Order: sequence, then C-alpha cells, then structure tokens
Amino acid sequence: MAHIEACIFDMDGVLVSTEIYHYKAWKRLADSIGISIDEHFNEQLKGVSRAFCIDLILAHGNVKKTQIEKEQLAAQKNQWFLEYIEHISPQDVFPGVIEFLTDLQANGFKMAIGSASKNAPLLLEKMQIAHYFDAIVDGNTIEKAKPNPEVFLKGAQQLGIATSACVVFEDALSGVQAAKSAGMYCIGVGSKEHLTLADECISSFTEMTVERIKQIKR
Ligand code: B16
Ligand code: MG
Repeated sequence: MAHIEACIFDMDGVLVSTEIYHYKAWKRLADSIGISIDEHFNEQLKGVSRAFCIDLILAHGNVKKTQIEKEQLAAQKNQWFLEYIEHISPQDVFPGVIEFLTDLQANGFKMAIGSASKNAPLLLEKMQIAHYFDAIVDGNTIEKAKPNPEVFLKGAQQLGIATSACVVFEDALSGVQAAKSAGMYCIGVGSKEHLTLADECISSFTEMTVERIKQIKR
C-alpha cells in the first residue's frame, strides 16, 4: 500500500480567489460582443485554457470569429483580468493555505503547482508563495488543457514522484477529471455535489491537516 508523498495544487480558486476576476473579465468580453453568460455557464470556463474559453463562449452565443479575431478577444480579456488582479497581495491567499503549505514542507512532502493559467508565475509572485513549490507547471508549459491530465502528469514527473503517491487539490470539474485521469487522489475544494468525481471535498484549507494526508492509503 502506497503513501502520499506529494501535493499538487491548482491555483485559481484553490489558493486564491481569482476565479471571480476571470468571470468578471469573461462576462465583460462576452457582453462586448453581444453574448450573455452567467455564473452557471462560467463553471465550464474554470480550469480550461484561455483559448478554449473563447471557443466555448463563441459557441454559446453562436458567433463565428476568425483566428486573428479570437486572439484579439483573448488579449482583451487578459488585459482586463490583469487590471483586476493588480491589487492581489499575500493577504488574498485563502485562509489556512500558508499554514498547510508550511506544515507539508516541514513534514518533507513535495509540492507543485498544476494550473492552466499563463498568469500563474505573476500571481504566485504577488502572493509571495512561489518558494513553497518544487515544481510549477502552468499554461505556459502545457499543450493540452484540463481535463487532459498533462498538467498533473508533468507535475509528478518534475517532482520525481509516482502518480499514485500524489494528491491534487482542485476547484474545477475539468481539473478533477484531469487529476483522476492522471491516476491521482483528488481533494475537491468546493462542494461534493458539484465536484462529483473528487475522492473527498473540503470547503476551506482551515479543515486540512498533514495528518489527514498521511492517512490516505492508495
Ligand atoms: P489565463 P487554474 C485557470 O487557472 C482558471 O481556472 C481559468 O478560469 C482560466 O481561464 C485559465 O486558468 C487560464 O488562465 O487566461 O490566466 O492563462 O484554475 O487552472 O489555476
Ligand atoms: Mg481552479
């Protein structure tokens, strides 16, 4: 029976509440081209790449755009997103996260980031938490977006840990699917009704302990 040796963290919506700013920027972009989206639709946008989000929004509004127009839309969304996250600081890291990362490090667990975001390095720097992670896999280094398991497989590979000895923390359905396809144990950050494929769920890292990780048997 194997024990957990590493934790891989999604970033947006897991370590920091940036999902609200992704949604705000996507809604503003969709409105600007006459497409209406709501929070329910936004669930599909969580965890997936910027380019795929554009495709999903255009398909939702039954609107066709050329590749160049799509790239312009993606750039506009990112410009608005960057404005919204300008103020992000260490105070925005979710409650319990720093304590949990510190305890994991003290107990010899390896840690990685597995995020779809191209803005992950910038955000990790703003939150001043990059130093906790032994590997950072993000939208700049992956080819296939979640639910493809590439982001988590690369994380385990860079840590040098077997996939069966990794736990993934995820807030998006696509991310939970990616973790399970990678053969990893997945702790959903959110409700079990929504993250149905997760092995277990937490609503906040204030409930999470290293002891709980040590008790997971694979
Ligand atoms: P960017 P995660 C994802 O980050 C977000 O959940 C998703 O809403 C966003 O579209 C995606 O990153 C791409 O982000 O436009 O910054 O490259 O949850 O995988 O950390
Ligand atoms: Mg997320």
